[in-house]
Amino acid sequence: MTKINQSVFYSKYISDFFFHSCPALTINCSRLFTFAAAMAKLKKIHLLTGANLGDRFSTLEKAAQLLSTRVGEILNISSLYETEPWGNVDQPGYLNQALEMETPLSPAQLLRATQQIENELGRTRQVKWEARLIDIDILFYENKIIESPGLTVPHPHLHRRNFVLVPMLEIAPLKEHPVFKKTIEDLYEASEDGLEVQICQILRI
Ligand code: A4P
Ligand code: MG
Repeated sequence: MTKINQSVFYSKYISDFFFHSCPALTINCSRLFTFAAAMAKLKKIHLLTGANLGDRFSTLEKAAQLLSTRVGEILNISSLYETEPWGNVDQPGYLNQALEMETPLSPAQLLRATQQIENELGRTRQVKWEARLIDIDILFYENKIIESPGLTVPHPHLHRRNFVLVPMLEIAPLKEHPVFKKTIEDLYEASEDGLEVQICQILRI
């Protein structure tokens, strides 16, 4: 018997032995293991959705639905906020919402999933910070710091934007920014952004 055949034989022998001598234990252990493995793979993320064209309420609602089926469970979702445009001010006001979720997706898979949802909801891209039907930004991916050509996490401007900080303040005030080592509460207190952010609809899951 070769070494490989030998080890296959022994592992089969050992698992058969356990299965026949204590089947319930084996099944329970293997279920427990599968469950633990699945749990261990879930990552906590924070996203911000925004829209300033079209039926903004309906688009953000559809975005949350699609995120929950394609990305993972929504643990917490903020109210909707009516926010003044940041950056390019000559455009309609935005509706913004923050989400805390759990996902098995890697950062690259998550970006692909959010961009796919943006495309399906009619997003086009021409000019930076232009008016848009939908935008989904990845604010945080656990406490990871990611600097890759297509993805920067934490989102590079989040600490300077009330339209991000105020919805986040509602669902994750103590979340710590892994670069600045400051909580959302601290970042909001230090924020110099004077743009208005108004709660417009209480929405909780
Ligand atoms: N990208 C890199 N990092 C990320 C990340 N953490 N999350 C890349 C999402 N995308 C990320 O984004 C451009 C590229 O950024 C993507 O290809 C992705 O690979 P985009 O959505 O195509 O274009 P954009 O949104 O115009 O650019 P950008 O720089 O993402 O703008 P922001 O930061 O999203 O700002 N005012 C209010 N009140 N509310 C808003 O929601 N949004 C913006 C857009 C400006 N002003 C706003 C709001
Ligand atoms: Mg964006």
